[in-house]
Amino acid sequence: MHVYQGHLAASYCTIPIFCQTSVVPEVPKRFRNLFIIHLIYNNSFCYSCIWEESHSTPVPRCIYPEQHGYIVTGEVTETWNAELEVELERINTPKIYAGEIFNRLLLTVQYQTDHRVRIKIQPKDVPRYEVPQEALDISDDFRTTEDRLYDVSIIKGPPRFAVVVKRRSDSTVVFSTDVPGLTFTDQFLQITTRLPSSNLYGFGEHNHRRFQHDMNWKTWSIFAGGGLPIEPINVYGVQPTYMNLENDGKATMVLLKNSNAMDVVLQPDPYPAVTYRVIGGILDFYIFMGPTPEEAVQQYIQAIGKPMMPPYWAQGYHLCRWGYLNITDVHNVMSRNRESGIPYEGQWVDIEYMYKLYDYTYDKKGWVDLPKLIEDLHNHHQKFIVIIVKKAKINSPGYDMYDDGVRQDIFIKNSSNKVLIGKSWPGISAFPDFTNPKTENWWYKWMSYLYHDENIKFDALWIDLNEPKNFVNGSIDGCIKNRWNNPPYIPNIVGSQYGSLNFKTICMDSQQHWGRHYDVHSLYGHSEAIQTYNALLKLHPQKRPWAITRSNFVGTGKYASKWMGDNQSKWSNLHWSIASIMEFSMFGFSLNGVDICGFQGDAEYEMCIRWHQLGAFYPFARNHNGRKRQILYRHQDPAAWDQRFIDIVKPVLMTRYRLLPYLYTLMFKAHQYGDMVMKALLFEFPTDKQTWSLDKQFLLGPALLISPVLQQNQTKVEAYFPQSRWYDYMTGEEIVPAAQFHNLYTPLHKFNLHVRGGYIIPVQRPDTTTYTSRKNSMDLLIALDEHNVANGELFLDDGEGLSEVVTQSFSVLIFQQTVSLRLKPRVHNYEEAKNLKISTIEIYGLNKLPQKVTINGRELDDNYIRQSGQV
Ligand code: MIG
Repeated sequence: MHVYQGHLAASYCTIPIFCQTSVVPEVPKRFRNLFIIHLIYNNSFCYSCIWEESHSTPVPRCIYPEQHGYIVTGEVTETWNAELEVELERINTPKIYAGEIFNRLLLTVQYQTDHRVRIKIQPKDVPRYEVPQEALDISDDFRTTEDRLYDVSIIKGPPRFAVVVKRRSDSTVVFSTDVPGLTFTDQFLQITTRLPSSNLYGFGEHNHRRFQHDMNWKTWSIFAGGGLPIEPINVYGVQPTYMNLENDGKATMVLLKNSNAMDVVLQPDPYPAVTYRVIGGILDFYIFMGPTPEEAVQQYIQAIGKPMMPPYWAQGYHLCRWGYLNITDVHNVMSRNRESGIPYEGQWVDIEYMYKLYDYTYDKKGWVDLPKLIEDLHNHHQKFIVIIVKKAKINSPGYDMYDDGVRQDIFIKNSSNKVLIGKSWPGISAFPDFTNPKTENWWYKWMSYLYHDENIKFDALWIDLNEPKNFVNGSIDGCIKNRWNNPPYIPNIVGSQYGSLNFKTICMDSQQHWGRHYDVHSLYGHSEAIQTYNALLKLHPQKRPWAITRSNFVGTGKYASKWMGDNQSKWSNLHWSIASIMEFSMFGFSLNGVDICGFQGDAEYEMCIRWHQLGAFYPFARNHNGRKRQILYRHQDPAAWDQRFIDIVKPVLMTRYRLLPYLYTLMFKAHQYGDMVMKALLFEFPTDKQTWSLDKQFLLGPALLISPVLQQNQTKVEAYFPQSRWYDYMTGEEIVPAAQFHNLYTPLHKFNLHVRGGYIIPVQRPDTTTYTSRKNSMDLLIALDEHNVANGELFLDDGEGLSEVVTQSFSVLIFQQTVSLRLKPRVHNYEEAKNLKISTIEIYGLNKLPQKVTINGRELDDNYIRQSGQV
């Protein structure tokens, strides 16, 4: 028997429904992808909807009855912890999905801050799993004032209850559940919320292939998975958050704080809406009021945890691959790229360095001189990073990590209370439970073993496969059939066709400290990131910890950086990378990137050049390559190609290094205020509709615009320049007029970088490492706005110390350019900052040469002044 999941429009109560029918209607094309066939194991939950004939489509539409949902019983009251609290009672809802159906719910509305409101719907008097506070702590001093940005009202029903949030300033309904269909059962929760507009962004982790969502009945499933981020499937992380942009440029950000598997369905009409179908937990919404998109995101990031502050060197350019077979391979890559003179910060190694693929070991055969190689890197002011794959091989004499973990009782257990055994690189292995506080010490102990005992002096860690991915389904013994492993409703996730959630991960009924794996599955990577951060801090109490992670949850950016996993060496992936990095900026990650030149497949010459011209502006710039069993994809580090390749790629990497003081200042602002580093144009120009769908260009901070080539043989880029003054970074030439598209001639050796008027960009003469670059003097690039004014700032610190950031002993220099340039230190207790030397000041946008220039009252002679084009 099949269940047809339809989302057919009806006049007022359009809502996704589940219908059991033996007749499959002929579905118009527009609805075709809505009919996802689910194999069902229990047909008792099926519910027949109302079929309505419609004149516009040949198929009957299927709708929920108006009174499907709950009504308010009793009074709306104020309690000690909520402005509004009320009980709801189920009316007339058919039994959808097995499991307990909750007849009575409790709705609480907390006015948490002037810009943040929380709406929580949970069963009355029945304890339920909720995302633990150790995972995500959205609490601060709750306080609202008269300037509160929202009002909340409750519609009691009948026909049904709804909660409605309005923006006070213009009465826009920004969030409303006034749609039939609310369902709350043990393993199936459903709610539809109406959106103020159809401009929707976010939700993850998927490869959406675009930044602005296609609202046309798309379903995105959310659950941490280890599939490939190529198809529109659920991949590594879980970010149940969207931003909605209203037609006047105002925005809200909405988080559903829930870690269970879910489907999110987007619908365009009769009104834009989102339907969530979740298989556990509660309905716990946080709404961030903006009103600008930038503010909405900032409020969100401040609530979930601001991104960690990376060490300065993390912003360098990195080389990596899966498929360095031995140490000689790495040596070759190192020497050829050093010789080429490209900026080259970090050398990463993948699993091959490990002894039999065991974590926290290294292979003393093929890699015997690894400690020496690391020393060599360090002597050249370069860094070394290793991969770790969160598993402990069982039964391997001489390698105690597993036995030690058993002794300390830190592994995930199966439903019979035995250590769950799955399969990963080293073979059969156990999964540490990073939600258990005890695990942190064990993790630290082995990390420290690699660092001290094995003398592998890594500078950062790369944590992989933490969805958690398992090479077998469930465990080596499979999983028991039960309602956790085989829930009645399975979102449309990878592997759902097998009727279970265990596909390539561990059994859902296994046990973790924070709860049943069913509930906490998608927190695995998040919990590993937290404990890795803490363990690194223990290893180097004076240094900023840095790790990159594949899996993630809401707030992981506070502990780790994010790379987007296994992309392809294909042109399409250049474009896709922009949207996914911009999304992760919204999710609170500052240092994001994708594998430059692609992971799967052989890279191609022109594509790899273009990818460097794009990737040089990713916050995290790493060239990483893959292999497929014994097939090694061709080397793709810059020096692996030819001299011409190097000559083209070197200037753009040098440009990155020149801009690092600006980029680092952005990282600091992300860390301090929750700003975004790489972002979509709409955040700076929210009322310009043209920007709303742009995802082939992006900004770094407010002031740099990147318009990359994304296609083969392309030498012209159609780039949009929103209303502002814009200057070509290379020549200082102004782009006129603004607020329109320009065709930028971009032959292979060129890339498009523009500076926005009104900003001062601190830059530094580049060298091949951040260490040596930072010895050079600084320059200022001043781009004037229409009033001939510019502002800028520069954050300076020692680049790696922890206390620098935490105790705020750093420097922020504010530049202001009107007629005179003033350098104004704001916080100025980083000693080195006093020695800051600025050697050149370039001004873009002056229409006349200044008649004289004075520095601290002393006049400079003409030799110091030059017009662009002059040498
Ligand atoms: O199953 O360690 O995404 O970056 O090179 C593949 C090997 C495991 C997946 C990571 C990729 C890494 C690879 N890993």
